[in-house]
Amino acid sequence: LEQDKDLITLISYDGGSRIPGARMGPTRLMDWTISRYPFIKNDYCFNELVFNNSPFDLVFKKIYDTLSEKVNKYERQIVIGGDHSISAPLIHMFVSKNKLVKKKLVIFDAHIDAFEDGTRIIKNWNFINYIVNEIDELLIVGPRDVLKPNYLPNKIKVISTLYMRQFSEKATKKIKIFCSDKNAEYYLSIDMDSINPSEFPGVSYPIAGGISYNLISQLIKSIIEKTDPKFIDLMEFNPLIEQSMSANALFFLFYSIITTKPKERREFK
Ligand SMILES: [Mn+2]
Repeated sequence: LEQDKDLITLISYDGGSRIPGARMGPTRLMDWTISRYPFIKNDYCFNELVFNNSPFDLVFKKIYDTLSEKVNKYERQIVIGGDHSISAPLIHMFVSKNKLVKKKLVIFDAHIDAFEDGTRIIKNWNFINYIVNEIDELLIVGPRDVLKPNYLPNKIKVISTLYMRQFSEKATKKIKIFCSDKNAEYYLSIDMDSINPSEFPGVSYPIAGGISYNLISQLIKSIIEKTDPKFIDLMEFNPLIEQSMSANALFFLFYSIITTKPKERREFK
């Protein structure tokens, strides 16, 4: 009877980041959430994975093995990280469990995590390189880093906030087009640093500017309503940097995601 429920997985891992602290994000979010919504653990299914300095190939395998067997047992899977390297096994799972249709990825991020350094170790700043060949199209919303990645294939589309005057209209329009593909399955990944650091300071690599909390929650709501993503992740909340304002903002975003139902439910193919 869990089939119509969401599975929420908390993944405590920040070995993919140069700055520690994101591993504490899930616990901090849950403390805050339970104080505002005490019965959440009755209404949703929870799952927890904790990694202490494990090598990433073990982290990758454990995440993949644990969550891929649950794919058809739950309506959706929502993952709270942890650093963004965790998205690599999740996207790999999304791809390998999806054999029939097009695979599209929407990432909200202040950075384009596609830096090539030849080390072959998945980090939060290069995970896109490891999954880009597996997916059909990728849209990154919100980057504003002056450091441009040294590898950016054509299938990656970018809506930067650097031209903020038209950003809201441009992003809304481009997301709408990207998300209206009836033959595609969608994966939605949210790096919390995509939000303006004045509203979400608790991230390891804040960059000035960015998407307002109101706009991002509006955009995410409409993406979920349109595409019914079976996998959503919320990454990079770092309570060691800031833990009150950010936990509160993340709680509202998380709550809005779990309570937003798509306009029409689709079966994961
Ligand atoms: Mn980022």
